[in-house]
Amino acid sequence: MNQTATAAQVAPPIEFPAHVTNPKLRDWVASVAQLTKPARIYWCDGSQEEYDRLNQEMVDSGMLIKLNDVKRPGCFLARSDPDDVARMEDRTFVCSANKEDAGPNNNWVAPSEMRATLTKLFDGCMRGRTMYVIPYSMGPLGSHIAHIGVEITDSPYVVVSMRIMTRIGRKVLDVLGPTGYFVPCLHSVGAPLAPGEKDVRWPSNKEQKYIVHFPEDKSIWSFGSGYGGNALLGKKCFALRIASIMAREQGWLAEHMLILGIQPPIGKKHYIAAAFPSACGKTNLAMLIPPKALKGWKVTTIGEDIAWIKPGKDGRLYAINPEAGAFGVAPGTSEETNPNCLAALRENTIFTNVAMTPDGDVWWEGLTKQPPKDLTDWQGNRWTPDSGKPAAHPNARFTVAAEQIPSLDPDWENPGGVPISAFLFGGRRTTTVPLVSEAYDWTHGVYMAATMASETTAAIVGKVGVVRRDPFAMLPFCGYHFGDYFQHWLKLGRALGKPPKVFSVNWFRRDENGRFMWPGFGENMRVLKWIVERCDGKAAAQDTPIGRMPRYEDLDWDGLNVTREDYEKLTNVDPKAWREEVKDHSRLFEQLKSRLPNELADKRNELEQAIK
Ligand code: O2Y
Ligand code: MN
Repeated sequence: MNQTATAAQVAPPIEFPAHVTNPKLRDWVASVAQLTKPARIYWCDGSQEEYDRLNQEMVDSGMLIKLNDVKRPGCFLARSDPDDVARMEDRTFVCSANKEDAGPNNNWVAPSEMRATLTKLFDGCMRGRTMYVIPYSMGPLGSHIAHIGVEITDSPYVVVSMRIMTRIGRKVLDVLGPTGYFVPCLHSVGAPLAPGEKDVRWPSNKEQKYIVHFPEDKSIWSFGSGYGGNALLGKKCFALRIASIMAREQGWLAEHMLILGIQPPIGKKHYIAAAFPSACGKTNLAMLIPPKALKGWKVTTIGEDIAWIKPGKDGRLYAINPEAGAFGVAPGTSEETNPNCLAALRENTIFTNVAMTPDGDVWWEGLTKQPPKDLTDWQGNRWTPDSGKPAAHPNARFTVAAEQIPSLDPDWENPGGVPISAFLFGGRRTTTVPLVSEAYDWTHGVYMAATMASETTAAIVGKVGVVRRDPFAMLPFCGYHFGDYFQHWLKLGRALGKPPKVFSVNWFRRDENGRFMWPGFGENMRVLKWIVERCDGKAAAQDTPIGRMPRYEDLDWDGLNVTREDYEKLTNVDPKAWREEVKDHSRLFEQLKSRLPNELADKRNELEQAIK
């Protein structure tokens, strides 16, 4: 959109705080106010006082529940509308001027048509509500890798969540100054209030939901949902969809990747960026605690969902975590699976759609082996273990500041980023894909990432447990044609003096009885150790048709009982399964063929020959 919206009705002129010096920002806020007609406008300053006040207002209105102040100090629980519980891929659009630019990987509507639809929906949509203006920075303020966004929203839940997830407020306006660039992000729950009308617990619009990106002017409009990725527009909408477009134009990468540091007992620290589709245990990997037997190895967390990565002058890639918090899946998080995360959630956390204990603490499936006898479920109903349905929603979330993560890396806010030694790409695959393999070269690595697939989970609305190709774990997040995206990766890597090594991993392979063959969680450290040693040229590998793989003796088995026979199964490359796999690569490539780089088609042919 132009940063001006058309008003159906003229609203009174707005008073701007003196420190709002950016004329584009002033014009945009004024035009949005004219269109959406809020009862009042509030500029967020990002202070603790503001955060506390908004939380209290939400407690008073029933939108938040204050949790037990001894067991969960500073924590709140939100219960969303049962129809507003996750990202909605079928309501997410990339409205480029040219349909082909959005690619088959995005829903597309002509920008003029979409603007007309949205302008109607947004007309008067904030009546009776406060319009909050949230200036925010993705990345440490002033970092050359960071960028600024401004979100306008009528949801106080979004404001407090954005304060945890990003850097917001006055300090961002100071960096923006009168001439700085910002991405305009407009959000409404789409539920205006008539005079005297009482608000509902979780306002949203049952009939109309739109999450829309305009690549040409880099703006975002989101209507009708108050949940997570649909509403916290700094995250998936800006930091991935719009940023991926900016990154291609400007020569960098915006990726759906965690970043972790690995310090060996002796030798230099490495940083790894890893892409996994939604709800594949990224948060667990990012906060991994190595097994005791691997003495002296340490893992630190830079980020757990998104990485912005720029080439440095030394020919390496440097990454920052553009976020300042985690919006992670609660179910499955426990003392066994992720003790660092559990420690982070002890205080100052906003929980959404988890269950509540009678004494005002939280619970979700997997938190304890035995569920409590009596709970209030995520919708506020009484729950017992016999209820026959989960107490927490499978996509229940926590929102917590990065600073509360015990494994946080001392360099997590380094404005220059951290150097990346390796990229990992992994999906949830019951069969076919071995525990780990290393690409022969950059092009092969891009091929591995382009053809990765995963079984779908509750993080998205739709069918669960279906294998879908999810290139680079970016299927729901790449803001343009995947063919162009692959080309961008190929080109960027070729220009690097020291490109990172690339690996494929699969923690989720099962045996013929359906049991996981790999223990996962902290034990994944054994694979990370081999990867780091490969980066240092210290570990051996054998060539296979699909990549270089560790032999049994190349991994450290100290303290873990995996037999050579188990390992052979876990790493088996079954030619028959791989012939089917490659056929499916071809189906993906067929969809992208108008813009598919030739190098990838060649790699597919090589692989086809190799597994014959
Ligand atoms: O359901 C949502 O709105 C959250 S989606 C999400 C949140 C945090 C990190 N990753 C994701 C994802 O879907 O990849
Ligand atoms: Mn994610």
